[in-house]
Amino acid sequence: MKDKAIEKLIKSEIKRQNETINLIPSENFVSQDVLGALGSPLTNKYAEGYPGARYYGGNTYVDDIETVAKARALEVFGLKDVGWAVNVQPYSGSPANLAVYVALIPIGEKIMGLQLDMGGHLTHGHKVSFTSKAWQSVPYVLNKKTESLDYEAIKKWAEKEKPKMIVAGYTAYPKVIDFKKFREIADSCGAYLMVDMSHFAGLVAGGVYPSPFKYADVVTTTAHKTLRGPRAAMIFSSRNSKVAEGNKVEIPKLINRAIFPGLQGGPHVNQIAGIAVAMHEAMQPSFKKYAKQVVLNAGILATELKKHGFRLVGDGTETHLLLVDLTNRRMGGGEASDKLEKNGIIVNKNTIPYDPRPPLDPSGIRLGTPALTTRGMKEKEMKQVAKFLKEVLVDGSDVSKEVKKLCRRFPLSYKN
Ligand code: DSN
Repeated sequence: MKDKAIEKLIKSEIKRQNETINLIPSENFVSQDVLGALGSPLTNKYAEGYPGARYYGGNTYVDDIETVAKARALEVFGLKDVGWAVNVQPYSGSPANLAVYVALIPIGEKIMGLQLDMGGHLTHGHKVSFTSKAWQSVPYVLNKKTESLDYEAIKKWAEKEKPKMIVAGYTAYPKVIDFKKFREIADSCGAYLMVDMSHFAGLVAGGVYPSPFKYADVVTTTAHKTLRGPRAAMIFSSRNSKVAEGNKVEIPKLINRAIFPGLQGGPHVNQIAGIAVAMHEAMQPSFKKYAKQVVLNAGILATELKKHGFRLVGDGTETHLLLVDLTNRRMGGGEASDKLEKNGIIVNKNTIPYDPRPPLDPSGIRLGTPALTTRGMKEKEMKQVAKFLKEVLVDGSDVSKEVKKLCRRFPLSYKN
């Protein structure tokens, strides 16, 4: 690279990624092939429109790339020829979710997602998000005692508020979601059911998390979390939605229009190629093994942390992530995150359900195993990682040398 300043910073970042333990559940390490697609001259191309109907010339190969990406995305989730369409153009998760509301929900109508501080997402209707300015947000909450979804209570709330859209799928919820129950809730008030599977899409693809497609009208996902693709997103829409039939609309058509020309301009073709590559990878038997190991690793990490006296929200995990409540350690999530980072362990501070502390200094930290599992770490290493957390947060020890040693045993394929 001729730009030495940026080259140096990129090299430093590669070194950081190589030498730290990444426990952020929404991050992962892409393959060299995905990187190759992202860093290819596809980034030069404008391709407004869809395959076969573009506003620019020169899209022969881009059309093929987008068509392959879509076919593979449907195949990965078992949706070939069963009445689902997919749009692979969303720039990322937030624009994808916004596009779904734009497509299906008249401005000013109600949307109902999980409250952000309980594990929801900004775009599920948080008050600072545009989604709650254009639509009326009537969020549901978790049960205070079980720290879990209370389907009966959500149903009652939905029947009272009568939202047009119910959103399931979260950023900090360690348990499996019952999509059948959500379908019943949505049907009880005639709402669309949107599942945002961004966090657990890779687990669905790997067969270790229930598929939402039997029950949802629309499914959104980012490509870069457990799915281990490029930063990008997809929207899957059902052609057999009863809600759409009642509203006399076709979801795929409305979604396509909402993405382009409604909200976006030219799609990022390099990202779409990255999706195609990642979907190919997700179809391999090795990806099934990976997804299984992600969940196994999270389970071991949870068990070990509990042995070390940490309290976990919901008492454990059934997925790739866990939420540690640090109240009994007399420490906030921010302080814990800083202490861990000094030792080369990267986590993010996070609110816990009914958090008495403010969002900028919440009570918890959120941990996940997708990135470490990609490095090849297994049960033994999870025990070691849990021990590191205890040594730093409980004993106040410095484990930075041991952290580097562990990372060196599981190197990334990126060269700095
Ligand atoms: N920022 C993502 C996460 O960390 O879960 C959600 O968009």
